[in-house]
Amino acid sequence: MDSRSKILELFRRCEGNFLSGEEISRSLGVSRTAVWKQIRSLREFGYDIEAVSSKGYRLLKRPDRLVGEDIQTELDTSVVGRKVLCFEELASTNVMACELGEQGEPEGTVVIADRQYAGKGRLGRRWESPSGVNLYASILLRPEIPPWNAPQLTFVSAAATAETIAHMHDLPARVKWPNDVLIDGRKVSGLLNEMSGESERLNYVVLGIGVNVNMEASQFPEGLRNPATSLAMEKGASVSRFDLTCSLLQRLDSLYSLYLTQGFDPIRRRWEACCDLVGQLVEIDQQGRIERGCVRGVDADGALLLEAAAGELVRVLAGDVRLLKRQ
Ligand code: BT5
Repeated sequence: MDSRSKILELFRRCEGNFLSGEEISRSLGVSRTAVWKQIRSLREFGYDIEAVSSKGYRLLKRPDRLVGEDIQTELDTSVVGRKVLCFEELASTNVMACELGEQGEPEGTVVIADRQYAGKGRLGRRWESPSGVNLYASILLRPEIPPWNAPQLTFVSAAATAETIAHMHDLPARVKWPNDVLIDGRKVSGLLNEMSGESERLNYVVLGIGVNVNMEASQFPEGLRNPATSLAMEKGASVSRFDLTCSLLQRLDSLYSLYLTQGFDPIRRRWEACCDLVGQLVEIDQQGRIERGCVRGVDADGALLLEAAAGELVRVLAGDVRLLKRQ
């Protein structure tokens, strides 16, 4: 860890209290002048650090930039965020994370971009990814599970995203099967999980998460498939991308541990607690093939269970859900 990260780690541990210059210089094993230079460079970078002669330094506010080392320092996780790589611009964080997966990168690495110029949705669709306002992240994992269980991890990322938004911002974030998070029916987050594996062996999974954080209404193009929103639009005030990113990765890590130790069942329950679809009449568009029915839940593979008009239970593995009417 370099001096900059060590100072940020000390600020994190002292939870908003003052840190004396002497304490910092002792912990880092450097002179008081060297400490002052680091504080100055953090301020130049946008950190608001108060200096009071008798007390020392206190971190008041972080810049809303996503810096890998700063995120890593803030996290207290076991797998997710062991390494956090932040880029100014990428075609797609998923593409980069998959490349790292192919190269043998260990699990837990997170790839974040400030902007994506070819952000990916499902089925070749595009994910709008303007610069500096949102979160675009991909997490590389290598769980020891059979490849056919990999879709279960979509429920891990969906529950982590919806719970984080609800707890941090007190907003009614709800999951929509299989991969959307909505607030009052408007899409605030989309998830795109990709995997690589052979017939019996999973090589890696990439959990792609896009959250509209400070995006403004004017930044959404016309003609999106669903109405869309951002956290800032819902709250009427801007939101810290840094804090959201850290909380989301922290929660993802704990849900991933839960999944590895206790299996899919507790994850399914957490996901269902964030979902309003059960009991609703829906229409599922499977690339043109329409299935209608009443949602009865999600099965052990993550397939949506629909009770069709004739009363039989149909399993749906993929598609776009449209709500027909509230019951
Ligand atoms: C998704 O696809 O919702 C998956 C989106 C995943 C994005 C993340 S960002 C980090 C990682 N890296 C990537 O390259 N991708 C992942 P889908 O359900 O197919 O929805 C796509 C549709 O949502 C588009 O066709 C638009 O109509 C709409 N859309 C596009 N950008 C949007 C945005 N920023 N907010 C809300 N809706 C959007």
